[in-house]
Amino acid sequence: MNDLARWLLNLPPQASSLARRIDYLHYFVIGISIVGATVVFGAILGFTIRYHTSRRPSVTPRVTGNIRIEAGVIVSILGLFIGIWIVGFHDYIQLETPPKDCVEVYVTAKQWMWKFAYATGQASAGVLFVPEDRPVKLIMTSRDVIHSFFVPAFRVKQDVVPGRYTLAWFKAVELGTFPIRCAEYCGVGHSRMLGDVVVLPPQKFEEWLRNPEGPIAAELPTPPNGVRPTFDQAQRSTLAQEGERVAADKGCLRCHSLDGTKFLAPTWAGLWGSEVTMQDGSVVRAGAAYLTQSMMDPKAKVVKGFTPIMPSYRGQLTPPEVGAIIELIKSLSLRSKRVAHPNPPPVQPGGLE
Ligand code: HEC
Ligand SMILES: [Cu+2]
Repeated sequence: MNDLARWLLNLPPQASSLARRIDYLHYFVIGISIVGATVVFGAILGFTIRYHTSRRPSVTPRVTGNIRIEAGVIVSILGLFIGIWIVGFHDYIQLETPPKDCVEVYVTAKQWMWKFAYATGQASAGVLFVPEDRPVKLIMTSRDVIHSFFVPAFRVKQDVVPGRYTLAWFKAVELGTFPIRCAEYCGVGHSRMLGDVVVLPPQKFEEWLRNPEGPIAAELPTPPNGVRPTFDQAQRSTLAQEGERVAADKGCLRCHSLDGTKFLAPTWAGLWGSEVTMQDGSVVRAGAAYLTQSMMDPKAKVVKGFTPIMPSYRGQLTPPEVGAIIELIKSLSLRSKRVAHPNPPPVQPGGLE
């Protein structure tokens, strides 16, 4: 049934854990539309024949309503919509909530290519390497215009927006190479903004992480989009180390400390996942969204007890640098406790948005 419907609709393989559910929803909506259309057109045809003037040339009798039938129809249509909504809401929540133990990949889109950076320091462009049967979370942003990350075989599609981070996740359940497309028209090179996802067995993926430019990348069969991975020679440290370098270069460490000491600004130790009280008394959980906003628009939320002297870094930090600083702050909460927070809430890897 699944295979027949997939063939009829000409759908790509179902290579992620959620692909089937999304296809079932697709079949269900198409099925209901077919049934609904058949009923309506059948009724039109039936009434046309049954009440044609050649059959009943007399005057049409006065028609009165039937409250039972009408109420029945209204209640069942309403029930159908509520039912679809409940199933859809359940699936939507699943689609939007990455599991806890994800492999995290920072994705940067630009005209006209995809770049991927791993928390452990590996980076590649054009080709995204992922392990089979492990959830992968993508933290995505754009350097220029709006793009959209689309892997048809995974049924994953998410807009990638400049100045903002968006999330997507998937768990690949089939080995192989699957095309990545940009699904948002982004300029004259849009149709050439291609990439591939390469799903490797877990031990091969570990091997790839140890040596990104090694035999595994070199021996890739010709991928569907014909894209070859390219590698950034410069980056040989973890993202958190990269973040420490950026923080030193950009002068963040003149005001912020990494070890719990309070300078002109709150320390970053233990910040990740903690609840920060603002000047106006509101409390914010320090996740990626808050940290990014603190860098781009520091005056939007001023931490209680500090003077808002921090300059905005909008346009001064590239998206990968922001990602690296966030990784640095994340790594600090695992090592040390924040002085002002005796009981920082437990940090779940990948759990905070
Ligand atoms: C001139 C001193 C100064 C510099 C330089 C500076 N900051 Fe800040 N920063 C502050 C102060 C003061 C605050 C707290 C008041 C506020 O929220 O604006 C703060 C708050 C923050 C927060 C929120 C912290 C919390 O505890 O909630 C983050 C994140 C942050 N800064 C990141 C950075 C990054 C990244 C850089 C470097 C690219 C940087 N800052 C450079 C002074 C500075
Ligand atoms: Cu694009």
